[in-house]
Amino acid sequence: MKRYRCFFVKFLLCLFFLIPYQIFAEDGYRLWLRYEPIENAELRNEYRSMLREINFPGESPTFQAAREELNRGIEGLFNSKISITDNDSIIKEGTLIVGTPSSSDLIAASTIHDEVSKAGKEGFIIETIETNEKQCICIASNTDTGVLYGVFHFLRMLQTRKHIKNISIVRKPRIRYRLLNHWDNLDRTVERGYAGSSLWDWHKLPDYIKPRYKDYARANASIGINGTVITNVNANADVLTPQYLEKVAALADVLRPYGIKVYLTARFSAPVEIGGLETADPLEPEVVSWWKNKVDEIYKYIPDFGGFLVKANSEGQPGPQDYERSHAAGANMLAYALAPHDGIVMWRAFVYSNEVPEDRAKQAYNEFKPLDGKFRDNVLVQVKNGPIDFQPREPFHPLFGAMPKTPLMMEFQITQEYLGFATHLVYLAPLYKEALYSDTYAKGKGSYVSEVVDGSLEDHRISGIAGVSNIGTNRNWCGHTFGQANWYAYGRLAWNHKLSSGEIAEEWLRMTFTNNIDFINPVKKMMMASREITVNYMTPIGLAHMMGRGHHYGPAPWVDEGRADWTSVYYHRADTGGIGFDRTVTGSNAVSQYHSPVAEKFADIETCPEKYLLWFHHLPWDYTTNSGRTLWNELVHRYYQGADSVKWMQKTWRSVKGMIDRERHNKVSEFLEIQKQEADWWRNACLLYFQTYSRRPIPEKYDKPSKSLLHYKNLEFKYVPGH
Ligand code: GCV
Repeated sequence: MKRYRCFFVKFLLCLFFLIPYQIFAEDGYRLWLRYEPIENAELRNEYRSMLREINFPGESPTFQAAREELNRGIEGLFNSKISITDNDSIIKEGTLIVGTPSSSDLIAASTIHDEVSKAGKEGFIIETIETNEKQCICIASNTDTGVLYGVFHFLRMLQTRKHIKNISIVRKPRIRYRLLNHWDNLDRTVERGYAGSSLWDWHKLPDYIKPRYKDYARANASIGINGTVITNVNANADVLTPQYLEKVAALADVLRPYGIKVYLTARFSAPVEIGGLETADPLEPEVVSWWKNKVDEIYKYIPDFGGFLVKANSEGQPGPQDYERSHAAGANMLAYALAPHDGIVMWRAFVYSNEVPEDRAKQAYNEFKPLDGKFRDNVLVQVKNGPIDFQPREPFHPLFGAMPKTPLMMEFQITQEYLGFATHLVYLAPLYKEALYSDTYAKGKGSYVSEVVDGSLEDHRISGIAGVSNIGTNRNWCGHTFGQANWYAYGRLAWNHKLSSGEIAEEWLRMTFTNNIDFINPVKKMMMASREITVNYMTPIGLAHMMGRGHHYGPAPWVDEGRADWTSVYYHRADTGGIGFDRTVTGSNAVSQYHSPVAEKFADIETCPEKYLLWFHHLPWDYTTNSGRTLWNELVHRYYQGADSVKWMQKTWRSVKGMIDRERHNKVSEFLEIQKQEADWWRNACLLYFQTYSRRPIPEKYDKPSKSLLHYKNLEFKYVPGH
């Protein structure tokens, strides 16, 4: 009997410990907004002494959202509530004062009033002030949205355990339009999406509002994203019909308090497809008035609608060239309709055609540069970071710095179409920074892409940046827990491109996992190395575009059939003489699209950075690289180094086991194993294939690929996500 009792007690104890684990299991849903309790008593006391009470008057929906977030954050961080009042007549020492000069008399009367004006429309200040001889912290802005951003920033300081005594911070975004682009279809599939279905549950909208929409808005507002294009650039005109506009309006209502505007993709042929016209020619008056009426109608549903994103005459999409009109004519027609409502057009420069007998890398520049100065002032031309298509590494797009009269938006990909989908851990901030801090020399040394994008180089009125989202219905939003870091990093850089990749990684790790430095240091190191590691096992030394046809999954450097510019051989140009795309004067001369001295630097093999070598040059297999190895041996070295480094990532991740929750640790471990296998696959398939041209051995010191080239060539994948 005693034995049974003992067993029963043990059973109850197990339940006691297990149930909370089950209920509170870390599934990644809370992203970086977890607000876990502060363990360090000293810091806790410091925080509490400055947070005795909160004074936050004002009733706008944005203020309500900010107050709700403050409550949520504080309850989580301190395991207790702090009262929020709107009575500013009795202020205690250690009150957090929040608001704008018009919502808060305390702020209006305080000396920080002048400081606030420096923060602009969306910026904020956080400052320790003396009011009625009491030390208080004040979060202030000129606008309600700025206040919300300030609240999120303050919560981030607490989450990352920053000291809050004597603070004086002014923050404002460098770029005006900071957008996510969802390539989400109305049937809820997501083009190049690897994290489940589309968030937008069109069928149940507008009546059912998923709680997720609000959490999506919170996450975006916490990093300063202020707009979202909710439909695919490969557009469907149906979204412009009343049936869908009603649904879009319901989403816009949820996002609005969080400072996020909704944008749509406009299918250029919509006047024909849903408007019953016979043409979509942008110079036809009936087409112009159709769009004008359509835009007016949209604003009736969504009074703060942001505008349109357009992919035209690219990859089969309709556009003005179908009527022998220019991209400018098409963009301006839409811009004309949007202008009275303060809406914008984001017109994509991602255009190329296999019918044009020109290097694909040159085509967008050739098409758009002559149009500089021909766009209306509410048009931004949206340019991908590189001249091909979101490859693991590309040089910067030559259009940056080539269209001084036109605001150019940067388009990055957050979803990992070419970077291992949602199972490879690849931290993308270093890729974004590499592009943003490339020097165009457009106005001499120091004319960085970032300055073209933020508008400061040419003093543009508007500026923008877009990130193709990696978000879906997966419980953890992005598929891979570390995919969240790329969403986060994109937003932080969109707000301030000067932040370093390392500091963003550290912020994210602290908020997403733990403030334990024994965890942060090695994992941050792993994140920082991950992009270079991936480049090495996929496309080292400037190679590009060698993935599986159509679905883009895995290596397929042998693809040589179908549309030439969608084959791999078009890009790597391997033959028995060597490998690489000659883009110098003896080849396509794409180098000439860059300003001097960038053009000369890329053109000369002595000065071309090795990371871009095979992007710009076709070189013999025995060419001596910087390491002293032959090109073939260097290629082998990079592929093995890349794939072996994934083992190092696995080891690093194993070393932090026990420092975070089991659930997320296990999932990342399992994904790292997939990454390891796929890195080996990339290495083996590419080297075996290139070896048929190089006719050189893989040096003895490396383990030989265990499978044959034929094995890799025969692999077929029918149901790949995102395709
Ligand atoms: C949305 C690449 C992708 C396409 C994508 C296109 C684009 O070609 O593979 O899926 O289409 O880029 O950016 O428009």
